[in-house]
Amino acid sequence: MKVAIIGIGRAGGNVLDRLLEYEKGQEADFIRHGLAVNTDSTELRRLSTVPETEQLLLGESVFEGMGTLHNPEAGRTYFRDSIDEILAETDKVSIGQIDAFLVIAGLGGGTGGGGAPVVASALRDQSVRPVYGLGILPGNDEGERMRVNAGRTLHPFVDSTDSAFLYDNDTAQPGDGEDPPSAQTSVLKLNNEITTRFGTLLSADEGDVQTDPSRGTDVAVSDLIETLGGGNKPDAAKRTEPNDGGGITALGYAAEPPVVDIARSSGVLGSVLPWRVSVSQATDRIATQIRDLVRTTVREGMTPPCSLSSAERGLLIVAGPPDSLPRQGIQDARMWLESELETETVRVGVARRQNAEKISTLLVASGVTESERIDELRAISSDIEYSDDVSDFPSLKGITDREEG
Ligand SMILES: Nc1nc2c(ncn2[C@@H]2O[C@H](COP(=O)(O)OP(=O)(O)OP(=O)(O)O)[C@@H](O)[C@H]2O)c(=O)[nH]1
Ligand SMILES: [Mg+2]
Repeated sequence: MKVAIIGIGRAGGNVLDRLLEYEKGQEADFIRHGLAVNTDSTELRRLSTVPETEQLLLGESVFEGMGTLHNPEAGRTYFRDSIDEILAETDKVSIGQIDAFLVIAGLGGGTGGGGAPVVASALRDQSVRPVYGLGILPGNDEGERMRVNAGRTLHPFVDSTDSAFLYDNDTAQPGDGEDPPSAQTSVLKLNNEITTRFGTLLSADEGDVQTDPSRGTDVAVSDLIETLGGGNKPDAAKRTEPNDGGGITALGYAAEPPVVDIARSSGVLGSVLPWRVSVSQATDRIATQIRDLVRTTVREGMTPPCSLSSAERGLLIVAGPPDSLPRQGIQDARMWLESELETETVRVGVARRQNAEKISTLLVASGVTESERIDELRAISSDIEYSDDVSDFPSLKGITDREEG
C-alpha cells in the first residue's frame, strides 16, 4: 500500500524516521511521502532519515522551538490556526501515487495528541483517499499527564480518521536485553516493534511472483482498504454529509523461524537420511507451527489489548520464506480466526519473502469496540482534571480569543 505519512510530534517523527529506514533495509517501497511536523526543533533535528526538506517546524514564535510542554489544548489551537501551512505541504503529494494517508502521533503529547486530530480531519475533508491513523498510547510507567492526555485525545483522533491503529507502549514483548532496560533502550525496542509490524503490513501487497519468484504476494491493496474502511469515498467536493468517524483497529503480531526446512527435506537426500523428515512431514510440522503462531498472535500480541469478538472485520497476513507457507496451515488458521472474531469477514493473504528468516503472522482486526485498556485511559482522563488552559503561551490566548470572538 503506497502511503503518504505525516508524523506529528516526537513519537510521530521518530516512527516515520524508523519506517523510512525499514523501507530501505527491506528494499520495500511503500512510503511515497514522509513529512515530520513538530513544534520542537530539537526533536526534528534528532531525526536521522527524514530529510530536512521534509521537516516542518511550526509555531517558533509561540513555542520557541521547545514543544507544547504536553499541552494538547495548545497543540490543537496552534494546529487549527496553521492548518493551511500544513496542508500546503501535504498538497504536494500526488494523490494518484498513493492509496492512503497515515497520520502518526503519540497521543500523550501536546503536539501529537492535540495536532494529529486536526491534521487527520483536514486531510479527510479534502481528500478522496482514506486517512488512517497510528496513535501511540503511553505506557503505565509514564507520567499521569501523558495518560490523561491520551484518554482525552484518543476519541477525537479515532473520529478524525477512517480507521485508527492504537499502539500501546505497554505491549511489552517478553524479550532479551538489559533488565531493566534503560528508557533509551525501551524506546528503541518499542520503535523496532512498531516498525516491524507496520512495515510488514504496509509492504504486504508488494511483490509479483511472475517477475520475482523470491518476492510474491496475494495480498491486494483492496484487502487492506476493505478491512480498514474508508475506500470508495465520494469526492470531497461532492460530499454532502460530514465524514463520520472510523473505528479502532487492533493489530497482532508474532514471528518465529520455521521449525523445519522444507526445501532441504525435498533435496535428493531429503528423506533418505535418517534424521531428515519427508516433505509431507515437514509440511505438516510447518502447518502446525503456523496454526500455533496465529493463536499466539491473538493470545499475546494484540495491541491495544481488546476483545476480538467485538471486531467487525479481520485480515491475516502470513509472511515468510516462500517454501515455509503451506496453504493447509493458513486455511486452518483462517477458520479458527473466524470463530474467534465471530465474523465471516476474515481475509487471508500470503506474502512470500525469500530473505525472511522468520514466519510472521500479522492480524488486523478492525472496528474493535471493546478494550479495557481504552476504557481505563478514558476513566483516568475523566477522574483527573488538567485545565484546558493555554495561558502558558500568551500568543495562543490571542488565537483562542479570536476564535471565540
Ligand atoms: N513508541 C514510542 N513512543 C514515543 C516516542 N516518543 C514519544 N513517545 C510517546 O509518545 C507520547 C507523546 O510524547 P511526545 O511524542 O514526546 O509528545 P509531542 O507530540 O512531541 O508533544 P509535546 O508535548 O509538545 O512535546 C508519550 O506517551 C511518549 O512516551 C517514540 O519514539 N516511540
Ligand atoms: Mg515534543
